[in-house]
Amino acid sequence: MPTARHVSPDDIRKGFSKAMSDMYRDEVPLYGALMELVAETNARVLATDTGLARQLQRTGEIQRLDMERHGAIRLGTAFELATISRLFAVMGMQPVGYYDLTPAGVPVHSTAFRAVHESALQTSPFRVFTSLLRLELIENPELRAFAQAALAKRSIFTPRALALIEQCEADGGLEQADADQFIQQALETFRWHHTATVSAAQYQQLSNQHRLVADVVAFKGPHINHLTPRTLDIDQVQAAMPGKGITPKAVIEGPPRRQCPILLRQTSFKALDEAITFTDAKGSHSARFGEIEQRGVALTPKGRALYDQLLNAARDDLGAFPNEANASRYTELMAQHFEAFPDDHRQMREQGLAFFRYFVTDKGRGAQADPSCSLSELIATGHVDVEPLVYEDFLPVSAAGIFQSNLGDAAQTHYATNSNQAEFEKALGRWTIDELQLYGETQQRSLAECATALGLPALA
Ligand code: OOG
Ligand code: NI
Repeated sequence: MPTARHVSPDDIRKGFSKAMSDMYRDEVPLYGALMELVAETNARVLATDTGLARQLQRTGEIQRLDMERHGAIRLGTAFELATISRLFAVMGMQPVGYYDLTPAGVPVHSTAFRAVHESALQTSPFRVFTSLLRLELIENPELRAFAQAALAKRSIFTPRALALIEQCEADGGLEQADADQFIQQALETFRWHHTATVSAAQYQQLSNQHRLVADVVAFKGPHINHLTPRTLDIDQVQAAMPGKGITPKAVIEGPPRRQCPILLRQTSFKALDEAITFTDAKGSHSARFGEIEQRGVALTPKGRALYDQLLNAARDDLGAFPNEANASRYTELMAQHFEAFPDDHRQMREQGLAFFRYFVTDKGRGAQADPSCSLSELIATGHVDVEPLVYEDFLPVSAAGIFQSNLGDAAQTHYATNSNQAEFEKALGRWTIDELQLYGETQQRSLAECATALGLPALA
C-alpha cells in the first residue's frame, strides 16, 4: 500500500528526467548546444507571441516547457521490455500506443512510456520511445542464433535497480532515500558504453544485416540515443542550427508549418561517429543523435484520419522518400495538401478534428450559469475558455524518417512481416494504452470541472 512516506512516482520521474538530461549533456556536448538554442528561441517566441504565451499559461504548459523532453532506447528481448515496463512504472510511466516501424525497413516495433493523467504530465511530461528488436526478421539463422545468444548473456539492469523495482511493487512505493538510489541505479541502464561485447568482425556481420541490429546486439545495454527538447518554433531552430555547427536533416517530419500547430513536428541532426573498442580491435559506432520537436493540438480519430490522408497524398505526389534533393518540392506539396485542414481552433473544434481543454473564466466562476446554455454559448459569453490539448505522443511516419536519417538510406529493407501488436504486448507483459482514449478522458474531465464550477449538471 502506498503510504505518506512514499515519494510520488511523478517526482521520481521528474528527478530521473533531470538526471538523464545531465548525464546526456556530459556525454554529448552538442545536446547542450541544442538545448541552449531551444531555450533562446522559446524565450523569443514567448516575448513576441502574446497569444501563445497566454495559451500556454492557461494550460500550464509554460511551467513544464523547460523540463520537457523525450528520449529513445532500443531493446533486444521480451524480458528486457517487460522489465523496463516495471522500471518505468516506478516513475508513473505507462506504455502508450503501438508503433510498427517495419514499413520503413526498420526491424522494430515500439511504444512510448509516459505519464497518462494531465496533472501527472504537468509535474513531468518525460517520455521514452522504446523499441523492441524483432529478431525473427533476421533471415540468416546463424546470425540470428548469435544475436540471441549475445542478448541472453547480457543483463541491462543493475541488481540494486531490480531489487528496488521489486520493493516498490511489494510496498506500493519508495521512500525518499530509496527513490534517490533508484534514480541513480536506473540511470545505469541508459548509459553509453565505449566497449562493445563482440569482435569487430561480428559487429560488421550484425551491421551488414541492419545497422540497428548491431546497435542493439553489440553492446552491454540500451544506451539512450537522443533526448529531445520541445521548441515553440521548430523552423527558427532548424534555420539557426547550422550557425551553431549543427547540420539538421533535410526535412522537418510531420505536418507543415501552420498558425495552429497540430500533432508533432520533428527534426534531427545525424548520429555522431564515436570511438568504440571491440573485444579484439578499435573501431567506431554511430547511434546517438540530436532531435528537437514542436508540439501542437492532439487530433481526434477524424482529425487523425484527415492528417494521414493528406500526408499520404503529399508523399504519393512526391513519389519518393523526402530527402535533400526533393526537400523544397516536398515542403510545397505538404503546404498545398494541408490547405484542406482548417487552420483555426474554432473550426477544428466545430468539425470535431481536435481535442480541447475547457477552463472556467473569472467571469464564469462567480456566476450561476443558465442550465439551458450550450457549451458554445458559454464560450461566446466568456464563461468558459477553450485551449488546445497538447499532443503527448509520436507519429510512425515521422519516427521512420528519424530512424532512416540516422541509419542511412541503405537501410531501406522491405520486410514481408508487418505489424504485430499482439506479439509486442505478449513481450511487454501487458496491454498498451490507446492514446485517443486518454485525450478523450482529459477533455471530458475539463468539461466536468467547468460544469461543477458553473453549477450545471453536465456539459458536452
Ligand atoms: C527512435 C526514433 C523515433 C521519434 O521521436 O519519433 C523518434 C530511435 O531512433 O530509437 O525518436
Ligand atoms: Ni525522438
